[in-house]
Amino acid sequence: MQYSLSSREFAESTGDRVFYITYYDATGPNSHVPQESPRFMVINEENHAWETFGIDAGKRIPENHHDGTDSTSYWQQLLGNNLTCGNCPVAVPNLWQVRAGRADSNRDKNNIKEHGYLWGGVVVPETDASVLAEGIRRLAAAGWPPVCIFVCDLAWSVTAHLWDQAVAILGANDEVLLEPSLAAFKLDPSNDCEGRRYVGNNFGQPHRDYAYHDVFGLDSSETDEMPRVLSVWLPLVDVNLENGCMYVVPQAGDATGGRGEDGSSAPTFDIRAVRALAPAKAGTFFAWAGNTVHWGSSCTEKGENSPRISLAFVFRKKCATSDLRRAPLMREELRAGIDLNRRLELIEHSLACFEHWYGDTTTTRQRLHRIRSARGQFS
Ligand SMILES: O=C(O)CCC(=O)C(=O)O
Repeated sequence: MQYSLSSREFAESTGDRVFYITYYDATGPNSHVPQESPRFMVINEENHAWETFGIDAGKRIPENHHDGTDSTSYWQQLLGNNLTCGNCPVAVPNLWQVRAGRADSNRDKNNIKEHGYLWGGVVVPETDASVLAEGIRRLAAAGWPPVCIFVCDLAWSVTAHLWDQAVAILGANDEVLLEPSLAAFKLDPSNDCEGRRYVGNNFGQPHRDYAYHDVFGLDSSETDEMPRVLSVWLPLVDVNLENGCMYVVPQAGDATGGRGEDGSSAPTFDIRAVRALAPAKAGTFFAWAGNTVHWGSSCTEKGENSPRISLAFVFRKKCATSDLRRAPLMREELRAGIDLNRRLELIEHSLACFEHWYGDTTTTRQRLHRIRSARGQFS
């Protein structure tokens, strides 16, 4: 879901073509200036981003702040009665934490260490997962991308709970940060069957979120070390082989773990080792070390009655390489409360992070930017 932060380039291999992608801070004053000199320019050959919502999707999104998009109540109404969009970071935290499941952190740690990934238990109650999934459907129906679910409090309650699980695995307590690249997926079977990209699609090419040295450090020679970067993936509906699931390459099939790869070509691994993480219930906790090879499958025709909806996060230790374009989230920040403006900022940034999968997201990011501008708060 990320890119190699050291090189700021990412190779997406499609068939026999490799595209080199360099990131721009599309929201800043120097939006045309790459963060570092690119070896190759950005490719966004086509923008299929809105096809999932229909060709007049853009029209359904109010164009300016006079329509009220800058108000909490706009989002609140859009999401319906089951979701709140206050400034409450962890909505009803105590009650929720009691209902939520706890992971077995020793087992989880061992799985990450030995296999590079873990398939945990259900840590988010099914009712909450399905309320979030419905929120994402409502956003999509109104023309907004799935990641806008992070305007609501429950998404942050879930994030806080997953954060606890990540801390239990990575250790280091408040030293664990959340990268400002949130992902939400809502697969669209008809686009998937046509092979079209759109915002919220699966990330379908085998990839490592981070380079080996980003995950274990430059001078690491210890193979039994715990990673510093953990990707977390949470399905909000039941997933199976047909509606879009995750695939991972366990360490046994990935002898190098990415050591020696330059990040500009597709990772090499033993295809016989690949594991499908399915079937799994909504709310199941999945995680992998940042350098583990993985990908998400698209939704087939057979899965069209319940296409996959999911969330993804990257938690990392403070000492690991980070996204320098936006500040990571700290636990204290979440505890103190993330206001709507910060939520929108993160959503906008996250869209930019994944354009190499989605296609161009400029129109949506500009809308979100105007909303923040109308709220008069820029960070
Ligand atoms: O959900 C998917 O399709 C891919 C997810 C992924 O690659 C990630 O979270 O890093």
